[in-house]
Amino acid sequence: VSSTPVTLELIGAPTDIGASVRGAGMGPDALRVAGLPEALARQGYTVIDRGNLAGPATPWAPPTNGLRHLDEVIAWNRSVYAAVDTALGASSVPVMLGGDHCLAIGSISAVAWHARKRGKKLRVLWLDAHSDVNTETTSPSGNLHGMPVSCLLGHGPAVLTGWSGERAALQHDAIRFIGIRSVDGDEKEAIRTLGLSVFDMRHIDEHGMRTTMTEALQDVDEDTHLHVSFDLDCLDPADAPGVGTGVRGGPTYREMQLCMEMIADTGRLGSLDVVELNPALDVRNQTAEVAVELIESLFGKSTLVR
Ligand code: HAR
Ligand code: MN
Ligand code: MN
Ligand code: MN
Repeated sequence: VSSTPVTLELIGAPTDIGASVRGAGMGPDALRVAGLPEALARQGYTVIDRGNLAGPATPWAPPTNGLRHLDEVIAWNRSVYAAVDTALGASSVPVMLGGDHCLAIGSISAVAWHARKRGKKLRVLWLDAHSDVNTETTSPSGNLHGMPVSCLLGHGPAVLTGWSGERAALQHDAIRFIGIRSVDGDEKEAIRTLGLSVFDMRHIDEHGMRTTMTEALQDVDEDTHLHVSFDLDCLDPADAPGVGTGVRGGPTYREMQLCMEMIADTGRLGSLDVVELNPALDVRNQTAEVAVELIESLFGKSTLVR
């Protein structure tokens, strides 16, 4: 065990390629404007901002065979995979700044490859209003940001699966969903069939965030690589209006803070996605600022006075 400070690598992926609302491509810079690099440096981390990846423009074409912008989604995810792979290879903690949620395909595939190589169990926490488990046959929109979980489970389009070196980057029991409140009919079926563990808003309402997170983090131990995929539309739109597909009735600001603090307490956070921030729909960058505050907590900032 070394005592060198942990290095965080910020990787900007400025694209809305998997969405149908424009603007998520401005997410990485809005997070920088809100002070993310400085906030993390204040927590004692070495922060390397790798800047923004380059990739194809969004054509705003209709879906073909149930998928919108498939070639461009592949290109962006290849770049994300390579950057996350490089960061993990350098023993850094990659922080992928989206961009829309389709980019989690590349990010988590790279994470899964490294976790396996290191002999670690992988646990993914999917913080989202949506379950993102559509496929090209079930999706109502053809938008790939509604399909990353399927791709990672090995059920999406073949060209977007298998990137981790195994058919499925994730086994069905490696992922926990938190804050879910918008699930399409066929996604409900998939959640049941696949046996996915979903802590939806009803669960949080009835049991509270503390119990929910205790359950979601069960069996996370020193052999676990913990990945958080943080879709900012998990938050209530009253706190976070700057998202393309907001859904009323999310966790409160305090509940989200507790969620982040309990993840930090495990000490096992190894990688992070921050996605779906849409500055074009935001109010004075407040969603980016709220995101920065929550990410500070995720990386160990505590309000405890001791
Ligand atoms: N379920 C819808 C679809 O597949 C909307 C989901 C996309 N929105 C997101 N993902 N932000 O979390 O089109
Ligand atoms: Mn999502
Ligand atoms: Mn979402
Ligand atoms: Mn299974």
